Amino acid sequence: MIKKLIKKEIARQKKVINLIPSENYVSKDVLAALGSPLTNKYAEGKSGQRYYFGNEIVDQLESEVKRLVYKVFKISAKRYGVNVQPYSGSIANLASYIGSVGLGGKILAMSLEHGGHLTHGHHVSMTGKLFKFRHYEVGRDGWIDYDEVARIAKKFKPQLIVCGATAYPRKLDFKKFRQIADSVNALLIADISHIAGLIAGGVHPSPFPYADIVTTTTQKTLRGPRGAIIISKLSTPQVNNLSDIIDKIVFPGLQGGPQMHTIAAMGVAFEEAMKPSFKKYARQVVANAKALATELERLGFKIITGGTDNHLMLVDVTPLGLTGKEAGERLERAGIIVNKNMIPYDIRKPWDPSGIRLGTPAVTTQGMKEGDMIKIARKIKHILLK
Ligand code: DSN
Repeated sequence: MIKKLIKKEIARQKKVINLIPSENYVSKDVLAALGSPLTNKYAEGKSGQRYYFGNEIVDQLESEVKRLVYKVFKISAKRYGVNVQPYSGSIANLASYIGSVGLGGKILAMSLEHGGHLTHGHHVSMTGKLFKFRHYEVGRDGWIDYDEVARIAKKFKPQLIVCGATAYPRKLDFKKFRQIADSVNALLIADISHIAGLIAGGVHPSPFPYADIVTTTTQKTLRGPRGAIIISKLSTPQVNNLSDIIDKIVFPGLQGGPQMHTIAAMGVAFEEAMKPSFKKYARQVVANAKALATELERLGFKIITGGTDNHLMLVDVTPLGLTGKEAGERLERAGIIVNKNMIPYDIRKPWDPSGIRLGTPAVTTQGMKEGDMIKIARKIKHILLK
């Protein structure tokens, strides 16, 4: 039965037009690593310091994957520590918060409703319960208002500022976030989960050297397996041995044995991300997103901020007399897969919000170009204006 369902899902993935911005299609090599016997190995601890024996190969593997992280993001082991063990972005963020400010610490982040993430302190997430979060929002025009963020920071005096988003279509100004963090002596964490592949491909500014901690999942634009990494400064003026502390929170603080098959698959994805073809891919992801947003806008759709600089866009579907849920369902019936999404200042609720979120990482992996985006935009119009 399970084999049958896997086959059906493979067929579904081939049939649909996947515009979910956080999904992608991994290479055969990444899949092979994920399905390798590395899944059989227990390796609690880190390279050279394990609680189990028989780790001579996985020790080399984990060290090599970490080395690749330094290369992909062009950073030095003299300044940063890398942890490739987090099972997910949620764990990576939680470990980073605990390691930097401790439980109950004061953190400023973008609200989920305005493009942040659940683990950026939303009240239904444990992060919202374990720390004192305050949130900034985007302006009425959908753009981050950095002066407003600075004002809130001055008043709230956070120990940590989170930048990074899941539904923000514009470039992030990491330098400005650094200046704001410095103005209140806070640490800065960049959650680059959505844009990591764009950064690796050179089409979005890097959070280095501005952020003290960088977290990212590896399954999105980076086109790797479902997992996450943490890159942190070895020490900062506020926290001595920051990256060692974070390592101890990941294991044994929050996790047990690392998933070595996932770590191997990450390594394969990082090797792929350093090839010239990946730069081309990243450029095409952005070119496709711009083409899709421009055509949708030309066809009369309301695009938040009027376009995109990255891989995604938010569309307010309420002027069509639809909700995000209705629009997403209609598109799904026609073979286009999106996700419903809150738009800034939404008056509707997350389960049935006013918007849909579209992105181009998966269709670009399939080889689609700007001309295909124009066809998809017209198809979307045809489906939603019926
Ligand atoms: N749920 C992911 C997304 O779709 O953006 C983030 O965790």
